[in-house]
Amino acid sequence: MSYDNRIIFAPASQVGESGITVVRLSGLGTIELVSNCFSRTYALRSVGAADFKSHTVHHGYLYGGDEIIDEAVLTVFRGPNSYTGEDVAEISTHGGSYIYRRVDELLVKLGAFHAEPGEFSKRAYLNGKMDLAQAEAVADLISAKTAEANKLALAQLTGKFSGKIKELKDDLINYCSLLELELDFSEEGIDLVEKDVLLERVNSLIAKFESLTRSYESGKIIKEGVNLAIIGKPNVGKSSIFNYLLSDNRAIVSDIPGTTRDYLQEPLFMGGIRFNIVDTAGLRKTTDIVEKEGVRRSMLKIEEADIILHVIDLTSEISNNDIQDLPAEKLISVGNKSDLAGALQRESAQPVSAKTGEGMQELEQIIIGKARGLISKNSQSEIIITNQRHRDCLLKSCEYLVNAREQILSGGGNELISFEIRAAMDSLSEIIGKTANVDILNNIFTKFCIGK
Ligand SMILES: Nc1nc2c(ncn2[C@@H]2O[C@H](COP(=O)(O)OP(=O)(O)OP(=O)(O)O)[C@@H](O)[C@H]2O)c(=O)[nH]1
Ligand SMILES: [Mg+2]
Repeated sequence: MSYDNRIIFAPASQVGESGITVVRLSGLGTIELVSNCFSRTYALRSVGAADFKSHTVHHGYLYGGDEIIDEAVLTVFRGPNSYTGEDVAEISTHGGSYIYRRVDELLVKLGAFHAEPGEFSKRAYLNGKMDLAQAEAVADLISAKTAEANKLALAQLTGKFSGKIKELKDDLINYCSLLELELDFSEEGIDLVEKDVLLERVNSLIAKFESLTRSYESGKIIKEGVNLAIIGKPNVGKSSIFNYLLSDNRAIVSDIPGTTRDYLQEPLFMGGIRFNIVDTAGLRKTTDIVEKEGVRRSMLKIEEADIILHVIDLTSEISNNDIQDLPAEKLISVGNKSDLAGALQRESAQPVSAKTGEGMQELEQIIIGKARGLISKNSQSEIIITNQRHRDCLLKSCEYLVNAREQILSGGGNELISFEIRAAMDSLSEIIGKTANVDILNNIFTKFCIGK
């Protein structure tokens, strides 16, 4: 892959009214470039690039043309001991969009280019500073919203996850080498690998891969949040419950059935867990095309939901065909309007009042308990997969191992068994990036934020 080492730059912090804004530069000639616009005193006097030692911080002034732009602090990292492995400089100026605009103009004039999303991390990967799974963890760490998501991203960044993948890969390499070596001694009839032992090993690896793949169900929830859909007939109080849980009058509430037309989705944090809470349109048969579309979208949200709050109105009779075929394991039944005089007891429904708050704390605990159950259900393995790409690679790898098992069981030759094990190894290697191609890399890094 051709390596582009031209100088790139991007803000590494938010641009706008703030204490400081940090702009990061990386690439060949970075230190020479900054030495041409940085003065130690309030004067237009450049500092020699040689004066900047690695890992040093300098106070001074940033200037362009014949004007001082701002007072600044410059940090210098010489490659390969930097984030990207190249020469890197970070210039901290006062925060403010005008100052940043001037800095941007200056750096472009001096020959630097705007960095693409994730370009710094991509260079770090290409320079061997981190593997692909670690680079992906950088993006996860930045977007982590809960303690658990942060913990998983950190374990991935520090190489714990990659270490586990390498361990599994080494296991496969060992068997491949033995199988291939045995081929060289085939004339002598020397058996280096007992087929029973190999079969047992492949079976145990398949079990490990399956457990890792399953852990994605938990990992996805931890990383992206639990999808929590509030559903039910019109007017039962779905939007009122939605607003109550959010502590915000986000949704319109009215006594007219069919008030919520389109679904509304908001992030919600409860018990240290992130939820994506969705208020849906009341489910009923209708000829109104707008409402019909709202119901169709609600149905899609029900399919995506990890937990479904099925709300009924405790003051009205419920018909059993109200909402059918809801998956029981995802369901929480909620009986709303418990404050009203005619409210009936329903054994299976948690009684609440979105109006007075009665029963709402209990409902929150039920939701949190169910979410915790979902998270722990598939997280028995020591490592939890949080990335769909990793899961897909593992699934592919596992398929090859299943093929290898078939070959062993049907008395296939060493070439055939080792072919499948090698393919399994390659799919595993894709996770840490040893065999990743340009498309995979672009797909990963373009999802990063600018400046990382
Ligand atoms: N007394 C009482 N009234 C409630 C309660 N919850 C909601 N309501 C009232 O019930 C009516 C419907 O509430 P919404 O929250 O809009 O109901 P919805 O299920 O979202 O309705 P649609 O969006 O039309 O499907 C409003 O007049 C609310 O004020 C409650 O716990 N007690
Ligand atoms: Mg509503």
